Amino acid sequence: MTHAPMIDAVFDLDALLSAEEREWQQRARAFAQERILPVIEADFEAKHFRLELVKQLGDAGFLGMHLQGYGCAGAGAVSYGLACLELEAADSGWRTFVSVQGSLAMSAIHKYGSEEQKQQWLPGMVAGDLVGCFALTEPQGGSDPAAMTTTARRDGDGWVLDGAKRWIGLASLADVAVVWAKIDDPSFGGGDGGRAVRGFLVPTSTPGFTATPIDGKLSMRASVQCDVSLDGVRVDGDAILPGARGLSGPFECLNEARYGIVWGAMGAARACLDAAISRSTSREVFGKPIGANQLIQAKLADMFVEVEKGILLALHLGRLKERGALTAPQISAGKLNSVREALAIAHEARAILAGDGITNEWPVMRHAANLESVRTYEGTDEIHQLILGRALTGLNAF
Ligand code: TGC
Repeated sequence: MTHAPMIDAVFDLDALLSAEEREWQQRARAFAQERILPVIEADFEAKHFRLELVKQLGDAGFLGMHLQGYGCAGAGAVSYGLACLELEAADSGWRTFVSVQGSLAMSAIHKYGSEEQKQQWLPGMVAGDLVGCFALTEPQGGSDPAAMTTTARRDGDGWVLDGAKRWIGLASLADVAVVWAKIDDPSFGGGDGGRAVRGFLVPTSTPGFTATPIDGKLSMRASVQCDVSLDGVRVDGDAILPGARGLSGPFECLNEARYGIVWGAMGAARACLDAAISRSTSREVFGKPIGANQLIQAKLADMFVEVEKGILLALHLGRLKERGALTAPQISAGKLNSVREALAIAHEARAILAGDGITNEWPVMRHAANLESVRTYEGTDEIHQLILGRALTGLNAF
């Protein structure tokens, strides 16, 4: 199914974009329509991660596209957001791939790595020859990284990591893991609490590193999330990320990924709205297309308004990001709104499609299922409400 162009025409988003931004958007839309959409329903059904697309995403310039140097495209925040939107209009799993590789793993190395670390990993990751993952969340719960139990202890010149991580995207495919752990060495900032958190670049071939894909997922089935165990994983002293000290290290990377979700979720929402419009004009009940009924038109209008508002908010946040003025609470407002509205739109579209909406002839139920993951990772709705609540009141309710 193609995207209904009339949706773009009303607010004329194109007029707010530069030629370069429109080019990135068109390139991502073409990639999604030509490479992902033809195979995604079968891949989702078969729980198949299509590895060959990784290199193709690299060749098309989408991996770390918003970073500078090391072969990265150096695109603006809005261009990156538009790419996220178009990829997620096909499937949240593929936007997630681009986020984990570019906004989490590459971004951690780019922000905090030594020059040697950047040279070692980034060019291969840009090209899609190397895959990275970001090991922050732990099995006891993802909302409170300060409570992490993974440790890194000094061992001669190196470090030994022990612990467990969960829901780590791409870990079983990855060449390198950015592992966040608490250190015990005061000369490196170790001690109690979140300030002892440091990042380590761990080649996944290191003995003691094990990644096991999580089975039984009813969401994002065409992508890979893993349990990771770190059992006496010994790395050299120069595996530590020199520029990241404390929890602000991983949180700055989460900001990048959450920003991509603000855009991406609106792609899933747009795809669901497209499906609802298409079926409203092709399906007849009581002798006329269902779209000729006022009840259906009211639903379509409300869905459309939320898609447009969400994209305009994403664009506003993108412009702030390009000026270096985007704050964490603003990102929380965007992530909360985009995912919440996208889920509501997916559910409304499913109802409009009636029985068709529960089959994989239409993408709606897949998007709805995927969005449950997107709602949960990178900060749940409730975490973002509490971040906003803290910003509004000055009171910490965590
Ligand atoms: P808090 O006291 O607020 O802050 C601790 C330090 O971190 C700084 N900070 C931030 N810095 C940059 N950006 C942000 N958004 C930041 N938020 C906090 C803060 O300034 C402070 O720095 P410093 O230098 O003073 O020490 O920390 P807290 O423990 O009270 O945090 C509260 C809370 C709830 C906001 C935080 O824990 C949080 O955001 N929780 C949600 C975490 C989350 O999103 N987890 C999911 C990660 S997704 C994932 O790992 C898997 S999905 C990707 C995949 O597929 O692999």
